[in-house]
Amino acid sequence: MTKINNLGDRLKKIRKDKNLRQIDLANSLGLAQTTIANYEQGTRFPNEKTLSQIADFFNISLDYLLGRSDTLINNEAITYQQRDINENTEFLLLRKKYFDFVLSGDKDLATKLILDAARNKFSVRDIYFYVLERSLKEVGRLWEMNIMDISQEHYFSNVTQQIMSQLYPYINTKEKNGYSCISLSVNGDFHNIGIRMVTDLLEAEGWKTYYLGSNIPTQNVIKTVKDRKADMLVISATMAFNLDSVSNLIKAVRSAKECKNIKIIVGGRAFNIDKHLWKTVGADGYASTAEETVKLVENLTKTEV
Ligand code: B12
Repeated sequence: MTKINNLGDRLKKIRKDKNLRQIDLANSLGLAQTTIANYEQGTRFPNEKTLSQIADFFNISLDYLLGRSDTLINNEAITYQQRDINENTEFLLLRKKYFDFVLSGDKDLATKLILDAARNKFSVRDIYFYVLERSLKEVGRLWEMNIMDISQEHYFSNVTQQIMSQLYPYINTKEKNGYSCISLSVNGDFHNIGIRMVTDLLEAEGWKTYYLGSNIPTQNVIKTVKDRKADMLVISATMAFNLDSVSNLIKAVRSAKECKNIKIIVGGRAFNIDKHLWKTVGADGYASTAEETVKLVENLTKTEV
């Protein structure tokens, strides 16, 4: 294996690993694309300030960039700047700033950053998807690696939820479409940020939503479906050990005569393991992201509720 040990090669490798084009990196650093090309070809060398900017941007150590160390990561193993091929660089930068603020305990700056972004530039849907959801997934990864501890994770989750509540007024709500839904996390599952996102995006699509949180006794779910004349029940499960609870809840709802016509959709991490699991619990549909949920629900309502 060839050892990559000069700045140009290292810069090129790390840029490509992050799916960035030379022009993306150049724009983010306020440089010309040809400057980046020159650095990568070894025909120019960045000055001290630019070197630090590059290291900060990628969150790598200067020593790695200069080929003096093979330890890539600066701040342990944080890769929140991972970028999708289609992702706008602006989301990447927003996510990086947001993550840093929350990590350093500065919820006021984190909140201001996100609210400004919603006010001036991005839709709530994009902020949920590109910033909040991805940051939480990174938190989960770091937690699993014992890099983040439980209080940091809890803090992150709480800040996320506080911000989501403040984003609600920025959700561009379409006219009400006449449909209503009840949404919840299945009994025993404490993860509820994903289902809140799904609920908010359905509300934005014109649904009247009733979000119930976690741990609602089955008989109360049935009663709420009836009282609210709900057209759809939206169930989330993150932990695979809760799949039986989903199945039991769906069975109970289906056997209640008041709920005969209800459509039931499921989602959450537990269902993402195997794309056919939703059928085995007796649901009418499944989606893996909030975005797909909107399409799923559109299709299901077309085929009568
Ligand atoms: C925050 C968090 C918690 C918080 C939850 C706080 C809260 N109020 O929600 C707390 C501390 C309670 C928690 C507890 C636990 N957690 Co936890 N948690 C997470 C973390 C970091 C983020 C979860 C999250 O909000 N993700 C972001 C949301 C937006 O994503 P999402 O839920 O997938 O939702 C999206 C889609 O799935 C979909 N969707 C969701 N619901 C629905 C519903 C429908 C109908 C549809 C169509 C779509 C849909 O749309 C959403 C938006 O796109 C994850 C890491 C991760 N990778 O997710 C670990 C994680 C899920 N937790 C994990 C674990 C192990 C636990 C615990 C067992 C830890 C413990 N030892 O106690 C407990 C389980 C408690 C329980 N009984 O539920 C593991 C699960 C691993 C596994 N094998 O399944 C993870 C993956 C962390 C890890 N890497 O190890 N956790």
